[in-house]
Amino acid sequence: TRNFIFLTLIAVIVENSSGQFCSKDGECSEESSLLPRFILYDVNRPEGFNLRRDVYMRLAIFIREYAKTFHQDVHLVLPPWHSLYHWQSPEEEVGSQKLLFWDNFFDVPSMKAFAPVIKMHEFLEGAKKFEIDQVFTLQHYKNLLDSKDGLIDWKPRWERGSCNQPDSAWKYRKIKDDEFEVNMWGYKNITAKSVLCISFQGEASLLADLLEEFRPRIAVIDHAEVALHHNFGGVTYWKCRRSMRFNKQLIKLASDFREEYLNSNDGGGGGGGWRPPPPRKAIGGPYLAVHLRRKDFLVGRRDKVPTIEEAAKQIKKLLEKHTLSTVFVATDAPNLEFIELRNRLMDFSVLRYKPSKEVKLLHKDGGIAIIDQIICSHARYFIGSQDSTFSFRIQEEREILGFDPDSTFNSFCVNSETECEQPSRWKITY
Ligand code: GFB
Repeated sequence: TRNFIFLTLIAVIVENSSGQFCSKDGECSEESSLLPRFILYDVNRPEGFNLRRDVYMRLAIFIREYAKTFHQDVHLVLPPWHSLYHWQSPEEEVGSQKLLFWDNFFDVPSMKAFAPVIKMHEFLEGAKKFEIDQVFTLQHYKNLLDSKDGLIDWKPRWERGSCNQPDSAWKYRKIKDDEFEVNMWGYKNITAKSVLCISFQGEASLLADLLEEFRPRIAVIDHAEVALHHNFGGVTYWKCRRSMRFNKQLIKLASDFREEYLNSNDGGGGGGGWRPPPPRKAIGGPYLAVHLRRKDFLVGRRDKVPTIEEAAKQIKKLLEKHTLSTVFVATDAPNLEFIELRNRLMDFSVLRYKPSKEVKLLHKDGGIAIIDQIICSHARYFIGSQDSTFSFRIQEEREILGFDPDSTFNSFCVNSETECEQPSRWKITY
């Protein structure tokens, strides 16, 4: 259905086209420079939801500054979420997980209060035609090492280069000199006038240079993850992060679960708007929350993921230390592993969020994962998985809610008897 709606919109847009854009070498007619500009982006295909959230922030912070500095009527277009690698539930259970829009997961008006972002379908309605002027495919420099002294050369820089991103071959197909078929976000009918591979090293703010040099009206930044955060962890970072409030239905489902099974509500901290800084006095509901990342982490990060037995030992220690009798488990583990964990913690109440059929169909894997994250965010104490961006986002949420950092920045160790590296404490700033 979404594809059908999209195709219909494209048809309308093409009909209205006037084709007034800037040229590749930066020549703009007066009329076109007054037109609104749109920046779309994409991220390396295998990346998960929570890394993608971080890439969004890099671009949202950039676009906000770029719009101010260059007095541009410029908009960041929110790309649809499309068949992510980790969304593995069968279609009969969750329906299609293709082309999902941001308001499935977030409160987009709140994000708009931070930066000039628009949803893809708003863009399609507003644009004159869906032909991209310029795709910039970012890639890392081949030679990061300075040849003279073997040091990493980290000065901000970018330049046109030969393409080395392996996915370029299927993403862009040259039809004519100034026409490429673009295979992005699951859409079929996108073309681009030009595709450039850009070796890029630096923060997202450096993208201003690139955009000012070429001045495309509709641009795509592909592999946007190559651009780094500008001022990571600073006031603006947190302002942006706070604006990324979740979809209200997901918050309600998480609240209902907390109320019904965990004796937890916002009296213990949480809720409220994203603008005023809450004092650090959230105490959280009377439960321990854990995020136990399994699946691909068992392969890629074997040295950092505890066995179920080792995880159970650490959970037991924490429950006893904090005189709690309930643990909420957020995990991507298959049910058998969860049952093993529960069996090893027989003296305690071990809960996991189990969505109804309707909730699954409506909110899909992405929404269920957010419900898990919200429930973890409101716990008295949280322990996550090393290196997991899913856990990092929970830690940020708890900073926003005003928890004591000691109750937040904790990770499982591979072995319950030895200490291991704990997460950096990226504390909120206002
Ligand atoms: O979000 P994500 O990037 O976190 O990817 P990581 C993991 C995905 O797995 C989530 C599912 O977005 C969910 O769809 N998932 C993981 C979970 N844990 C849970 C859970 O507790 N509950 C539910 N419902 N779903 C990243 C990779 O994983 O690791 C990146 O995606 C990169 O590409 C990075 O490799 C190091 O950070 O855990």
